[in-house]
Amino acid sequence: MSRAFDIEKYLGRRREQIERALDKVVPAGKNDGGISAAMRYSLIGGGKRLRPILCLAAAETFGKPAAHFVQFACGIECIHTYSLIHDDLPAMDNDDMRRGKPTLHVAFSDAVAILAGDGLLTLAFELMAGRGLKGAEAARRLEALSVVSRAAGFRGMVLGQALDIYYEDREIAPAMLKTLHTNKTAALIEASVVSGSILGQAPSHTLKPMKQFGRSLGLAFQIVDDLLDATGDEELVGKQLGKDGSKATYPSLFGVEGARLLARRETDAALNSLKRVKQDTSVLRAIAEYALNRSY
Ligand code: GRG
Repeated sequence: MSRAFDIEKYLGRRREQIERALDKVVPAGKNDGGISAAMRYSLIGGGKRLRPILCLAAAETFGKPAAHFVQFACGIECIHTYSLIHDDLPAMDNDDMRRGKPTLHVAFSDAVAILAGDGLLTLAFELMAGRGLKGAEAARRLEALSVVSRAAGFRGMVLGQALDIYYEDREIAPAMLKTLHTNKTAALIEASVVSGSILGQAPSHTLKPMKQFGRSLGLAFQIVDDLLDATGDEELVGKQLGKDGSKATYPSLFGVEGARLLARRETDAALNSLKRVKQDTSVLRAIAEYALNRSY
């Protein structure tokens, strides 16, 4: 990888590749009660696509072509999109804007948004288990699928969301805030990196550092998300900011400067983990720096 590597260009290319694939996984349907339109409304044309990009970049790190795993990576993006749809519902965070447009329940209805989330979550497993997947034999595919399933469920993202709700009006210690963020956000990011590594036939001794890379990157990503909520530009972020007011966040516990320092520290921890991987990790490093310095 040359020193002139342009991360923005790389991310743009990968986003387009994922966007094209997502467009096909939920085709516009007819006489379906509007479910495909609702799923497409949230899934297509927005979002940074960080999780699928990490999955593909991890597979590429171990020399396997990203194109073989786009379908699997789309599955991860479907899980992420479902979580945003359900998180935005009135019974959860009650958000009106997401990815620069009205949230799904505002544009359609609560019932349709719940169903569209369910549709995307189940579609994710169909895609990740899918027969169309090239370059990974069934055992690897199953292992990667199991890593993502665990991270998305009650020992990962759903647990994080439950803790988030539980601590909304309770005091939270810094260690519990870290547990909450690790599960709510870092678990799926970590699983994106680990599943991509597994699909890319990473040597087994590299899986631990890749996992640590994903976890630290995921935690840094959530701290930056908190910082953007406190100090970001609403138009760039594409949703209403300052809504975390009643929640425990890194800036509310450590101050804005303290949270910035912690995000830098977690990013450095992520980069340090990669020192134990002999393959060329420059793309993953560049993604970690991008995630830290992003403005949306
Ligand atoms: C099970 C009913 C039920 C609901 C599930 C699991 C869950 C609700 C919500 C997950 C928690 C969640 C939404 C975490 C937020 C993580 C986060 C930082 C989201 C923003 O991710 P970005 O910035 O978004 O990658 P884009 O729009 O770029 O894809």
